[in-house]
Amino acid sequence: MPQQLTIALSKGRIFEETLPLLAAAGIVPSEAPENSRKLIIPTNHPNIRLVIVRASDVPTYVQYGAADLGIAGKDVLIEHGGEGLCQPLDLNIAHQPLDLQIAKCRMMVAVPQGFDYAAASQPGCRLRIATKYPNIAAEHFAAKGVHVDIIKLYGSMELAPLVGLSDCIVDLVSTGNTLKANNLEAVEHIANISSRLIVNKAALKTKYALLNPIIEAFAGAIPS
Ligand code: PRT
Ligand code: MG
Repeated sequence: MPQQLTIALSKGRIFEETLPLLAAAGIVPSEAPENSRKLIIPTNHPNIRLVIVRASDVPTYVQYGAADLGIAGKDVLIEHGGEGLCQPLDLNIAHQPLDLQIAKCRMMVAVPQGFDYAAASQPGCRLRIATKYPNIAAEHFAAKGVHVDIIKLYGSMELAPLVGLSDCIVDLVSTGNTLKANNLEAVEHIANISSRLIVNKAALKTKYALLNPIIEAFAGAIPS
């Protein structure tokens, strides 16, 4: 029985931007998740399939070996932690994980336009932060010596300061259009975000012959 390989992806921007990397590895999905309700998508390769999961669930599927590899944003990986996962290294940059340079954005602090963030974020001050990223937010404000009450949300963070749920948000920004449309402004940069390849630790050993050519093809096809 030949070994099977399962790749976990989220639909939307990650799926779209991963297609060229898959193509470089000779893998072509039989359909696009946007046009299908299928959660398991076969590929042209009889032993390789894709599973479509929520972006924040990709590390969980890979950690438990339900998928052998996956692609997830650095935001999701920082929040999830690294248990059971490994990130292949970039052979061109010593000790750096391979960054796929896809789904790029920035983790930012944003506030309502006109809010005096410089004054409100002095050491010893207290801020209410709404975010989907409680670990990233807590670490950022702890380093600044600012006390925070973190309100965990699952989406539409931009609404929270508009209706008095929080003073600020910690969220991803790409074009800035969502902030602008809601009269918010980015006031602090926390991290640059892009996506990374994650591999199940055990699968990296037991399925090395199947996995390694895919990892190498992805590395060779990273957009500059
Ligand atoms: O959307 P859903 O709730 O299903 O899940 P998700 O948001 O976790 O998934 P998805 O597919 O939206 O995002 C997957 C990954 O793409 C994230 O984990 C990030 O690493 C990356 N990414 C890149 C982004 C963005 N850019 C981005 N702009 N993820 C989210 N956004 C959101 C942001 O949260 C904000 O609401 O887009 C809005 C801002 O966009 P602009 O262009 O208006 O600034
Ligand atoms: Mg989203």
